[in-house]
Amino acid sequence: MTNPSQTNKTAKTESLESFQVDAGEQLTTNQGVVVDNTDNTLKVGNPGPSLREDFHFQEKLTHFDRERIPERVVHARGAGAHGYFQVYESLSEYTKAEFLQDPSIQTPVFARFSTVAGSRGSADSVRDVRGFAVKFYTQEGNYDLVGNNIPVFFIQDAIKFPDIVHSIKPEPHNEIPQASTAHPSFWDFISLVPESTHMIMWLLSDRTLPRSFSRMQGFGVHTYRFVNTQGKSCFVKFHWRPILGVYSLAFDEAQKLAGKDPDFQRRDLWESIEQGNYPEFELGVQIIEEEDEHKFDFDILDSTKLIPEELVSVRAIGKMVLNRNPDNFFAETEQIAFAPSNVVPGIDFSDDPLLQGRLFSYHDTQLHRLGSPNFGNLPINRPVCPFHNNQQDGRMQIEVKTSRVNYFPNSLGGGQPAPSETEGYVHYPERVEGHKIRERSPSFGEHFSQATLFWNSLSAVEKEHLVEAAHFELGKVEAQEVRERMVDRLNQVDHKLAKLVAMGIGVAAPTEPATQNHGQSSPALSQESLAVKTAKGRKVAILAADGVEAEQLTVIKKALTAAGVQTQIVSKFLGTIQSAKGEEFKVDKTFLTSAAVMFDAVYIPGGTQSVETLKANGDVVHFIDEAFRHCKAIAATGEGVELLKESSIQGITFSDPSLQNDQGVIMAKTPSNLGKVAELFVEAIAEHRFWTRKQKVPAQ
Ligand code: HDE
Repeated sequence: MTNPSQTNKTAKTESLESFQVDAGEQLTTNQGVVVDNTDNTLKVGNPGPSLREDFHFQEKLTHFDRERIPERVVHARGAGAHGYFQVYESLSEYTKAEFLQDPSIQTPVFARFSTVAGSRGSADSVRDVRGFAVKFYTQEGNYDLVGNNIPVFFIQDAIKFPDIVHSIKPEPHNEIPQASTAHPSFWDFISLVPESTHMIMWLLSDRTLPRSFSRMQGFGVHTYRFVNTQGKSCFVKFHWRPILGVYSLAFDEAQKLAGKDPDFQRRDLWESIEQGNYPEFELGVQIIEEEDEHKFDFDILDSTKLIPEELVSVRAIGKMVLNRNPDNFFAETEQIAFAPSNVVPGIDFSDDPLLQGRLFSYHDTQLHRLGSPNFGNLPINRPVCPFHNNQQDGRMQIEVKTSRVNYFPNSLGGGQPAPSETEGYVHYPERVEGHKIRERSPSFGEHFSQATLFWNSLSAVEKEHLVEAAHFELGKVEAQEVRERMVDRLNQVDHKLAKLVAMGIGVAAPTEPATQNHGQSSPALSQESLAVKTAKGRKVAILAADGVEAEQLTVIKKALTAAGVQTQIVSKFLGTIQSAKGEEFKVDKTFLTSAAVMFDAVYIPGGTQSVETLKANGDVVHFIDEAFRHCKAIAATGEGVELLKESSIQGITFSDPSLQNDQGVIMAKTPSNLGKVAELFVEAIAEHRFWTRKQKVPAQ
């Protein structure tokens, strides 16, 4: 059987053709018997009764009745893609992992991105941590790097995982709310667990609202080990950095998207790949020599801590390119079974107690979810290198093993398969000694310093968003004592932060804490430091109707396409619109089938009739208001400028004596220089959002 990651398909353009089966294929039963009718059950006369002997009906229904497997207990909602990973240069100094040696080798990968809390059918854009799991199909076996888009975790010890997850999931009595942390039980738990402080600062930040999977970082979170051929080990932390930069949605935008397009992020991943705009991520490592383990003022085995990049820089070691969509969601994205315990020689574990617990839990959960110890034989989970073992039977054994030998040692099979005397995975022979104790290491005892570091590192806008997020999340907690405990907690992070949060949630301002803010920051933690100014992969709505000025529309559209921007014409009805001179343009979306939240920017070309029609449509004005409110780039040319005046855009001058980008709004009433408009618009789109727009339209 071939592993899907091995098939060398190029990304295909979605067309009906790609979904068609071979000509002449006939519908059969599972036994291969051709079916003559699949629309009516076998009956005695009309209308019935139906007959027990209808084997086709029974087979069709019994299979259907069993088509669901348990969803992942966390990270149930996700989307994935195939691709490859290529190292930049040999890392032999640190690790013997073969896939990290040769820059000419492309290692196939499958990446799955997910939210944590929601069910499999929940919305993509909710405020939540994103999973970032990658399976590398290496020639030495499968290696799984199962990380998140946030570098730290809620808890320090795996035994607390069921508690944090129970608190985050919908409450057990009424199963409310879906895919949201904004509820009493989550904040009750958090307010009683100080080690969660650093993580909840990230959770409340814009990191939990990624614009797309291709614009978020990934982190291995734990400290792992590299081991080289000499048996020398060092500690390593893994980082994924998106080539398109790190960007987030506005919270209001994310919430509206959850209704308008719950598949927003999986659609973006799918469409980007279909359009050849492949998501790319650089893999980076922070290397810590073994002798430096204790030189930090925190324990590097504590997963609630990160190693600031100012202390240990991140070295880019290779690139992952996602260039092929799955052929079948269930067979690949749903059935892929990640496990941090899947490692290859040269990569090893540390004693992080959170990691150690994961080394048990993932395999266990796959046994339950996929229902058989043979899940490793599913095409998406099979290694691409040869593999031999003495395992036999079990549910859904799809291998037909032909040898009589299924034990070791044996002589009847020539002594094989036999453990290797020369290679093979050897666990790093770390020397350990101690007493059996059920305790937390005192070196894990400090919980606030890095939370403060994160807060200090944010820009003013990022801080404003974090405080608003806290008002929302804690505002949904009826229990006054929980809100008070959270304000006390935030007071230990930063006094001003606690006062700002308290103000919005009906809690008295706290008194000055005993310990003051240490004043240190790590610029690399601000999302703004990870911006990459490119318009590539962005989506722009062009609002138009009959009578549109063809030249304006065409010139701007062409310039956007050249910059890698995807454009869609939005009008009242599907079909085509005609320009003033009779040219036809295909309408891609209507004001019913789309919304401003589905786009990064809006353009309104001129044309008296077109603009008059749009002006008379309240949905159009709402479209523009919303784009402005969500701080997006907006451009208008000719009469299009008149339409902007109808909206509640404020603080912008509606004239163009000198054409300029005013807080992301570009207007050319007399569009003599469309090239310049396009240039300014592309620049504005590359800015992503104009968070600092002082004048916002009234809340809608
Ligand atoms: Fe997971 N986690 N986790 N987790 N996790 C699962 O495995 C678990 C943790 C992460 O796309 C489960 O197959 C424990 C940290 C991702 O399929 C389960 C602990 C990090 C995914 C499980 C953690 C993660 C999972 C549920 C505490 C970031 C989705 C279904 C010790 C480094 C992978 C499954 C995919 C999934 C257990 C903590 C990331 C139950 C016990 C820390 C990205 O096994």
